Amino acid sequence: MAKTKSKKETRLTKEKMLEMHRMMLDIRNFDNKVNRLVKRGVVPGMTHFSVGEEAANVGAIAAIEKGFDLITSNHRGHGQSIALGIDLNGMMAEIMGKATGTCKGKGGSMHIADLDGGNLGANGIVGGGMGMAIGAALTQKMKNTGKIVMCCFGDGACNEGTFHETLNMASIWKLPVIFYSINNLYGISTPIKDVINIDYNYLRASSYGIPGHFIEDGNDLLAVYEKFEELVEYVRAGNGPVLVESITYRWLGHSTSDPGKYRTKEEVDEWKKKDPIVRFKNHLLENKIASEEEIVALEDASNADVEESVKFALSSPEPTLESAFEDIFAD
Ligand SMILES: Cc1ncc(C[n+]2csc(CCOP(=O)(O)OP(=O)(O)O)c2C)c(N)n1
Ligand SMILES: [Mg+2]
Repeated sequence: MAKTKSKKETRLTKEKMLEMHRMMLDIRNFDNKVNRLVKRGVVPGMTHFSVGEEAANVGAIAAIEKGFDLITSNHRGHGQSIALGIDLNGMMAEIMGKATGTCKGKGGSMHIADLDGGNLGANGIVGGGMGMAIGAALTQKMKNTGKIVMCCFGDGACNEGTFHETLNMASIWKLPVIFYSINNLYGISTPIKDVINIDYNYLRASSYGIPGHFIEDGNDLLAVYEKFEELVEYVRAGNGPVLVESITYRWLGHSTSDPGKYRTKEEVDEWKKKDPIVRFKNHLLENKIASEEEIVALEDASNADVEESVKFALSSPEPTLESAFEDIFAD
């Protein structure tokens, strides 16, 4: 089984490492729970899960400044929202289309947003977050806020025209954006290898005159975190954008309507052996960073919070009919 390796572990405090482990647990528990709720028929619309991709999300977002920096997300955005610290009750209610949801029940799973927390929104349009990200980054540059934008998308999104347009524009204007491609090897049922004639999308960075970075093992939480720490520093210093790609794998189907017939059980099982949560837990235990009791306490607290979010969402009211006409125009 692949292990977690880190050259500079000492830079991370125990508190931060436990927080990151907790975030990964929340993503896993939350999405497994939503998957069961979909089968019970209480979740309207399509839902895409981040199970298996926890380290690729948490390691990256842990490196930005929460409550200050900004992110844009895509249809598979639960992991990013949780990693940025969204309220689980509000997110579960949003996914169930309830009035207490983070977007008052009008967005659902593919449009989770949390503006106060810096999450400019998930997006059902593949590549749709890229334009939003460079617009937000231009604002930060013009207002000199010091904030950076992390733009998260998949491997498939790199073949959208907006990828070319936004990377080019961000480069010439030296915008403070990290373009982050979470490569889970597939765009729905299409292997990325079948639709590009290069090995990886990060190699395209040189076409725009920006640095391209690669995280070969996106299931290694510390490897992801350390790479992003370096990139955040580079982008915040005013050097312009970067493109970074990490390799990971989604354990579940593309969405809740996907039986996943295009992947073999052996392939999925092979990736499950690289479970980012088990690996980081072993790292914490083997290096005596945390005790077994501390880990169990995190697992229990995560399970309890997810259960609580389900109770909250199920008992919340539906939005009123009149609310459909609210929040349409900005004040
Ligand atoms: C512009 C656009 N084209 C096609 C779709 C349908 N679609 C939804 S998700 C998806 C695949 C996206 O793959 P990737 O970017 O790798 O993200 P992943 O689902 O693997 O996380 C496609 C083609 C869409 N939502 N928007
Ligand atoms: Mg993909």
